[in-house]
Order: sequence, then C-alpha cells, then structure tokens
Amino acid sequence: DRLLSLSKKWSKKTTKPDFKIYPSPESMANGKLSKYILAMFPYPSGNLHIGHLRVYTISDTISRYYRLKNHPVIHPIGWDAFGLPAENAAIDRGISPETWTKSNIASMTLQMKAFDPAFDWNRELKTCDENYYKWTQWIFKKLFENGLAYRKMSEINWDPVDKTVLANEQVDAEGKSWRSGAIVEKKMLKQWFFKISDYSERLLGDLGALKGWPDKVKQMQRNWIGQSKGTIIKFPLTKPVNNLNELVTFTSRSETLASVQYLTIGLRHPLLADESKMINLTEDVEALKQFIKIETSKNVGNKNYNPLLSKEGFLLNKISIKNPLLPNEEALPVFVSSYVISDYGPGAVMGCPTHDTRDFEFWKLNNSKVPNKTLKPVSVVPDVSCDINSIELPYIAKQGTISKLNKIKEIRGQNLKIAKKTVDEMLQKIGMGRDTTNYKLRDWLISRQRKWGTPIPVIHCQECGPVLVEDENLPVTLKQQQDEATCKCPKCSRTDAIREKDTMDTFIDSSWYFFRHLDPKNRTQIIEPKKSKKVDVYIGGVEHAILHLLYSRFISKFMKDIGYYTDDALGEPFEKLITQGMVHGKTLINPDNGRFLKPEEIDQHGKIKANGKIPKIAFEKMSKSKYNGADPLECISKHSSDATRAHILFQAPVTDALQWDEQKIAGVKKWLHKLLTLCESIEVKNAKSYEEYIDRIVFDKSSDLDLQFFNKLQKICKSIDVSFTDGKSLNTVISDYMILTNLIVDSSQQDVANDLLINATIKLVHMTYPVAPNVSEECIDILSKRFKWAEVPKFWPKPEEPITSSTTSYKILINNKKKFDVSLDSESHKLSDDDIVKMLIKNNLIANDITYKRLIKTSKIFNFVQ
Ligand code: ANZ
Ligand code: ZN
Repeated sequence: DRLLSLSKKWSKKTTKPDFKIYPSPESMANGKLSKYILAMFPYPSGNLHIGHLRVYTISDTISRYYRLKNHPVIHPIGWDAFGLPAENAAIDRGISPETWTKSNIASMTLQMKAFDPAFDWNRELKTCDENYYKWTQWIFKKLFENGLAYRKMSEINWDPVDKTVLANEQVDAEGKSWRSGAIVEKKMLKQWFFKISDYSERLLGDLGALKGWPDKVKQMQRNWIGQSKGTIIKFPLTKPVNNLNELVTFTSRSETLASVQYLTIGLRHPLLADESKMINLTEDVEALKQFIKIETSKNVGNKNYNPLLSKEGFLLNKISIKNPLLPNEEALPVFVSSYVISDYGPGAVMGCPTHDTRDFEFWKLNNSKVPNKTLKPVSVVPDVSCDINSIELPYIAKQGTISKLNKIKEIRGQNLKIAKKTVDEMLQKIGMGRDTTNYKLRDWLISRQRKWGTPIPVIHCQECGPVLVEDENLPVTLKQQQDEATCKCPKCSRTDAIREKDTMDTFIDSSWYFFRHLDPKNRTQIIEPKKSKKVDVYIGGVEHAILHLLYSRFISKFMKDIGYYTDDALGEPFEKLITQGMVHGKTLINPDNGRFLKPEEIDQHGKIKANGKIPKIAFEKMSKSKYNGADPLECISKHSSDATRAHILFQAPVTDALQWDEQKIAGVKKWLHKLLTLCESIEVKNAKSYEEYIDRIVFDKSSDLDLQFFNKLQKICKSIDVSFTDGKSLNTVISDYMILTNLIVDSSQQDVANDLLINATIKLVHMTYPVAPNVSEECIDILSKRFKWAEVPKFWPKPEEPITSSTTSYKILINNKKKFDVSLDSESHKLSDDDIVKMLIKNNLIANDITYKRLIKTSKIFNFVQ
C-alpha cells in the first residue's frame, strides 16, 4: 500500500519537523507565545494499548497544529515508572522491578514511535530515575519544613492482597481496592500524611477560575472536597471531666438546637483516649472497651458494613451536658457511637431526633438506656414534639417556621434561615459557638509499605524523632533504603538511628512531573523558576478527575507558594483539560448461547463458522475474556500510521467513548488516496510562484462560481481552525478535510478559477499535516515538483472573511477632490492598494498610468494623493 511506504519515506522528517519543534528553554520561559501540550504520561506496562494511541494521537495532533501556527511548542513524554505491578511482575519472574520497568520502557518507546508522534524526547523523564526521585524527596522535605507533612497513628485502609496501605481515593464505593479488587480492611498504623486539607479552601474556590475544564470534572472535585458551612457549638458538662468543661460539636442546623436530646461522640474521641479517662465516663469501663472493640472490628473486612449507618450506642452514664441556650432545662445524656466520624470536625454530634432520620432511629433504639429520663416534648418547627412515641417521622425539611412553642423564645415564628442566624449570634455572644466551614477532604495518606517507590527521606532517631535527610545526601536511593537498617542521625549524630522503610504513594511522582519536563536535566534545582510554565492543554482519562488532578493542583499551588512556579497567579497547573473517552472493542456474541466469539470463529462473510449464523455485535470495554481487544501496532502496520491516526480521531468526538472497528478505516484511507491523486492531477496552468498562490491570490469576484468556492473554502478553514483550538471535535476536522477534498475535485470539473483551486489545495495539504503528517509531506513534495517550487514553508492558513456580493457606493477622490461615485463590492476597501488600483483600471474607472504617492482608504472613500 502506498500509504505504508509514505510513512517510511517521511517519518524521519515528520517526527522531527524542521520548524520550531524544540524551542530553547530561554525562548519559551514564561513566554506567552509558547504552547505546552501534554498528555498524561503512561505507566510502562510493556504494552501500548489502543487507549494510549488515542490520547497521544490527540496531543500530537494538537501540538502539530500549534507548531504550524508558529508557536514554540513543548510536547514531552515520560514514564510513570514506580508502582505495584513492577514489584509483582518481579516476584513472578525473579527479576528486579527496575529491570522489568526499564525493559518495558524500551519496548514501549519503540511501539510509541510506530504512530509517528513528534514528542520532544529531549525532555523525557522516568519517575524511577535517581535524578527524578531526588526531587520527589525534595518536595517531601519542603512540605515537612512547611508543616505540611506529618506522621500520625491512624486507621488506615489495608489491602490484604497487595499488602499495602491505600489512600481513601484508592478504595472504590464498594470498599474494594482500586488495584487488586480485594475487600479493604481497617488497621491502626503510624503513617505519613500530606496536609492537603490546609489547601481545601483554595482547591475549592479556584475551581471557578478553571474556565477550560469540563464542568463534570470540576463538580466531581467539588463533591470530593465537600464544603460544609455550619456552627461549632459547645455544650457545658454538668461537672468537669478529664479537665474538660464542655463538649464541642459541629452542626449545619443550629436552628434545631432546642430539639437536642443527647450528644454522641465518635469511637476515637479524645475523651476515650485511654482507660484512665474512661473511668470518669462510665461505671463499666470493661463494657465500654468491649463496645469500642466490637464496633471497630465490624469495620474490618466487611464491605457491606457502613459504620455511618450504625445505630449502636453506648451510654456514658457518669457524664451529662446542658443545652448552652437552655441552661435551666434538664441535663442531657452522652453516647458513644461509630456513626460519628472521629476526624470530621470535633468528632461529636448533637442528636436531634425530631429533625434528622439517623438521630431519630438512634434515639428510638437507645433512649430507654437513659435512667430517670423525664425529658418533656419540645417543639421546634411546625409543632413537632420530640416525644419519640408520638411522632412517626422526623421533620427534615429545611424550610418552614419555628414553632411558637420553641423553648428558645428569640426564634419563635422565625423562618429557619433567620432562626439559624439568631441562634448563631446568641451562641457567639455567650462564647458558646461560632461559624465554621468544614471540608470532607481528608489529609493525603502517602506512605506505602512497598519497595518500588520513592523512599521517604527521613531518619528516625531515638533522641530527635523523625529527622529529614540533608539535601546533599539526596536522593536516598532504593538500595540505601533496603540495605541500611541503621544509620547516623543527621541532627545529633547518634549512629543507631533507623532509616524510614516506607516509600511514597506513586501519585506523588505524578503530581509534579509536568514541572520537571520543563527543566528535566537541572542538577541543582527541581526547576529553574523562570522556566516554569502552565500546561496549555492537558489530555487524559476522566478516571483521573479526582486523584491525579486534585493532587497535581495541590502540589502545583505549593510550588507556587514556595516560589518555584511563577506562571499562574493561583498556582493552577492546567489551563485547558480534555478528558478523552474510553475505547470500546467490537464484541462478537453467539446469538444462541450468548457466548463471546474469538475472531477466528468467524468466516470471511462475517458469519459464525460453526452454525452459519450472523453474530450479535456489541461494543464493550476491551477485555481478554471477550476477545475484543485491538492491537494498535497491528492496525498501523496494516494501514499506516497516518490512516490509523485519522481513523481514531474520526470515529468519535474526543470526549466520547469510541467504538473501535478496524474495518471502518477504509473510509479515511480512501480520502487519503484521493488527496494524493488530487495533488498529482491538479492542472498546472502557467505555474506561478508559491507565494503568488497564497499571499497574492487575485480572482474575479464578479464570478459567482469563484465567489462561492472562495466562501466555502474560508468556511471550512474556519471550522477546522475552531475545532483544533477547542480540541474536542477533532472528528469534525477529518470530515472537513473530506468535504474540502471533494469540493476541490468537483470544482475542478466546473469553471472555477485554476488559481483558486491551487490556493485551496495548498491550504488543504498544510491543514492535513497535524493529523496525517506523512501524507501531507508527500503532497507538498508532489506539488513542489510539479510547480517547480524550491521550498514550501509550513504554515497554517488564516481563514479569511467570506465575501458577500452586496455592494457599497465608494467615492473616488484625487487630491481630496471628488471625481465620481462608483458601486463596488462592499469589502473592496479591505483589498491591498495594488488590488484596488488593478480593479479600478480593469473597470476603466481610473487611467491605467495613474501616479500617486498615497492611497487613503476608508470604508466609503478612496483618495489618491499625488
Ligand atoms: C444537628 C443536626 C440536625 C444535623 C439536623 C443535621 C440535621 P455535613 O453537611 O456533611 O457537614 N455531623 C457533624 N459532625 C459529624 C461527624 N463527625 N460524624 C458524623 N456526623 C456528623 O453534615 C453536618 C451534619 O452532620 C451536622 O449537622 C451533624 O448533624 C452531622 F436536623 O447537627 B447535624
Ligand atoms: Zn538524633
């Protein structure tokens, strides 16, 4: 096939275009002109799959488009090279994770090159290289020095299969590990955290400024950060306990304060820290300890158990509290229950059975445990009493008016919103409450009990505690971490200090790599601050909407705070985000029994060999068990890289799922051949210079045919340009190419001016370059030879305004004196001076030997100054 030989012929040149592909760091530093186009870097599994092909074709196409527009473009590639699969493969095969990873990188590099991407290989990085992870360790140090990395005992998610700790984000909604699929267990361990919660407000607030991000992704981040505005309310203890005078709670419904019947604290509330404290809470410490133990263990290995739905309560019968606004009312009981999240707000909740379903059910089950309970019904909103036996369901609506019977007189008759304000003010006045904002976003648990990851650069000393490794001793290498059990304390020089054994979550490696691409070889700094630059277009899967994209925003803001990122006032890393859809494989199903069919079970007529029936076809996520996987390399070697690239873009809008059907590639191949034929057959009438066809094209605007052709051409150019800038409808780019090719071919059968056809053809072959660079190069070559052009510089055609045939009356003046009026095309004043003169001479309106110094043009007047 000709397309295959073309790829061979040109790929050397097209993967290293001879124009501004490698901007010098100086020329692009913070330069507004330069464009940084980045696709999320791959994990080196060893196999380039079709999803990779899709995402890197998108980034390559967009980056070539900007190159044609003369922007210095940065389009790097790297490898997210640490992580579990390497360790598992290494165990399976008895080789080191490093050997496995590096050989995968080598083979994937070759596979990658098959689709002819113009990556800036100079900027390549691997997160497992010492010269990379040295800086990952440096970031850890900086975070620690800024109080943003700390260690604490914590209940962690434990993956029993991979034997590692998982971050909350790595546990799915069913409580399973994102990687092994195992049911996640809970354990208490001392772990390292990054204090991402300090950035909650900025991470949430700045989402509004991300105009180039999909709303869906922003909403997912909003929900994950989970802002909750409410009130901290202090409830005085009837007598001090463990040096505390009050219990602190968080509520988003302070207007329900009069309905409080009890308080509940979480299992890990400071009051329960140890036995000496528990003694002051309950007569039966053993029972309390037993309760906590049972409730904690329910959590372990049971995916169907949700502690937040628990209704089990343990009454702390030695303590009681008072309602801060109703000090003369009866004292209220305090419970312990696992439905209260210990590390959300102060980890204690006021119980309002009349207004909250959970509280209602809890109170129904537990109120009988309270001895001598003489609580009288209290009304809050529309006369709901809290006598548990007299109400059917709580009043949970957030609108309404406070009952005239509410015990807090000041809010009677007020609407709920106003009542909330009133209560908050009353509490504030007596120092028992204040407004606050809580976030669901937890701190980022970053330590992993794994070997193939960035070592945490810490030494534990018996005297000094955790001490950072000095800069000059970075990186702490993997080998050092594994071989040295004890080492010298950097602070006090004791020699029996212990090296930290944990490595970092690989999401840290990927939370800053886009900075390192800009200065990958820097030996003395993570990046030279003036080389830092915002990514203009970032492309990747929507599955990273929370994890990777939130972590990257956090680290990027931190980099801004410490002065290493200077290109965005908010420290946001990604200007525009494109989330590409999945690629689904063609699945063949036997209609008789629903069995998945292998390709070899189908004959050449598309029927099932065994029974002659037509298989059912579905498009589903590719998997080995469905025999619906597609090998991108096979497609490229059969059909050429250009055709494969065009096909993958043509089949669906970038953000939609793509139904991969190799047979349909015939359509784009036909078009590519047609384009080549067009270049070979276009009529060469008295060949002019290349510039004359492009920069100085003149044509007869009185010919309707020419005018129509010109206008159609501009419309298509504009449409292609917009699709590229937008980056999402690259599929319509391909159909626009096809439409334009057909338009030129068809118009050459009609009487359209040859110059116009050539103008359009030159533009078309250049616009094709981002998608099909090899065919484009061949077309330019064919045209150059036929027209005897020495060299055709690459360019991106600027769409011109369509010419409307409506006319305007222009005054023609010579030396400010009016000579006559003439009716001309309304756009005439936009022509060059030469063209205006030519046109006026041609129509016998001025002498053909007119001399003048200057032509003054307005939208109504041509004034020749002699
Ligand atoms: C009294 C009340 C009455 C509540 C009512 C709700 C409805 P968000 O929006 O998620 O922040 N809460 C507070 N801290 C909690 C914790 N550590 N663990 C579990 N639940 C907690 O929800 C805030 C509400 O969740 C708070 O408002 C509190 O219950 C509960 F009719 O206080 B509310
Ligand atoms: Zn020490």
